[in-house]
Amino acid sequence: MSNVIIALATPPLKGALAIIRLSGDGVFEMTDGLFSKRISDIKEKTIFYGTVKNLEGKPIDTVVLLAYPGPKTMTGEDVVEIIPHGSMLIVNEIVEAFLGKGASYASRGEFSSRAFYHGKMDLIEAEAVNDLINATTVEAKDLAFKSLMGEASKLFRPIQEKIAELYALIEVGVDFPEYTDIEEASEAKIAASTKEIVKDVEELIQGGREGKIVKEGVNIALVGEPNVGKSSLLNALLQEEKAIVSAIPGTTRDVVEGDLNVHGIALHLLDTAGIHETGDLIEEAGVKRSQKSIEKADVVILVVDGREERLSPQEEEIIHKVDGKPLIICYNKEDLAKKKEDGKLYVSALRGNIEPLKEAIFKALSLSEDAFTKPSLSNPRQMGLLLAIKENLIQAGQDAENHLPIDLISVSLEAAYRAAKDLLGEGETADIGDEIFSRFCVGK
Ligand SMILES: Nc1nc2c(ncn2[C@@H]2O[C@H](COP(=O)(O)OP(=O)(O)OP(=O)(O)O)[C@@H](O)[C@H]2O)c(=O)[nH]1
Ligand SMILES: [Mg+2]
Repeated sequence: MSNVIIALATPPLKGALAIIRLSGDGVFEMTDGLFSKRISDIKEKTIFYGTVKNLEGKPIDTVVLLAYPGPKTMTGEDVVEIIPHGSMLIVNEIVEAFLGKGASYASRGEFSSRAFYHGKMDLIEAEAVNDLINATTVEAKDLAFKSLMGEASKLFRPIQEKIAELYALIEVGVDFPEYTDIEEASEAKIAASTKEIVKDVEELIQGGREGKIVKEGVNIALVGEPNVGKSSLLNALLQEEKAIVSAIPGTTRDVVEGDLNVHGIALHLLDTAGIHETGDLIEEAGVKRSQKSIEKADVVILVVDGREERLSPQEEEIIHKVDGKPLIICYNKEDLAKKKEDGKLYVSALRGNIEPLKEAIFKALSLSEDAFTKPSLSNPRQMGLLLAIKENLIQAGQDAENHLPIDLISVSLEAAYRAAKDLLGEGETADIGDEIFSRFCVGK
């Protein structure tokens, strides 16, 4: 039995219309008591037009009311959607009337979590609801939609099946240790199969890394010595005079941020204070922040004055600090450069010649062709489980190669098997759902 929950599904703002959503056992009878028409006799989904009244019988508003009998509904329960005029006064009055009849206010993600618990979607699909709403580019939205339609789950299911098969095989060995020939056969099979499955999992992890970039975008830090034109580049990229630009070195102190879409990837730019030794306390604080920005960045752009023949020790040190992240060395003030060297990236913020930099950023993300079309498992929960599956499979494979006792190999295989079940939300640790859905907003 699930109680009736209620929430506003649209933003709490003034608008032409609003949508209030209800779900749970007895929601139709509850609605009968507050609506001008009787809805509890319906056999299939029905649209009504009528008046919602408060507990004293005073009319609140005329509404369109949609009633969907379970289990073929979003939550798997009986569902009602009320569409009144979009005033928060009206919405509040309607919600209060239902609360007075015994409904309770839905917690974050409770509609989706009911759908999950009623087997309407697996956990990966449920998480896609959140991705869909939070997407900031069309590309990210399209990927989330594919995941919602089950395509990301489909990528993982064959892997889950292979792991389950292997786990079943080894359990036979554990249960019947007297059949040593089974054990030998299993060892060879485990060593070979784990390698194969690890390869599949690694592919998913790589896809997840790329999917995260498409879904969430990347942080890009513009760093370099003072006065090289970092802020000018930020402004040119954003096509907006966002940061103060001046000929005085040390102009930028706080980190200036801005967003840009390049080929469907959301770039979050961070313009920072020029890095150099300084006696000025405020400027020094700025330098510290710019070092923090390097840590936060997915890609670092080292901006250098295009007239420079070789990098300064300061610049060499920045490169050293970036260590391991994609780094682009960008020679600005191309218009002033007397000679240009092959293979270097020249731009001019002043002249607005910055296309090559945009292309270089996109290239630095090293996305594969299908990054925009193939759904992926990319949120921290999914990535964490994929990594756990990989590590445990590698361990099981090594243990098998080293002829360790079968019940020991079974420990790692079981861990991989459980992680695989958890990924789709089919594990025994069902309460993980609550934690996940709490990141949703109310009404989803
Ligand atoms: N000729 C030329 N001048 C440029 C170019 N880009 C920037 N400048 C000039 O260089 C000076 C410094 O530019 P900023 O963008 O403030 O440099 P910055 O790197 O942000 O400097 P700090 O914030 O002090 O670290 C300004 O006078 C800009 O007009 C360019 O491509 N060509
Ligand atoms: Mg600046």
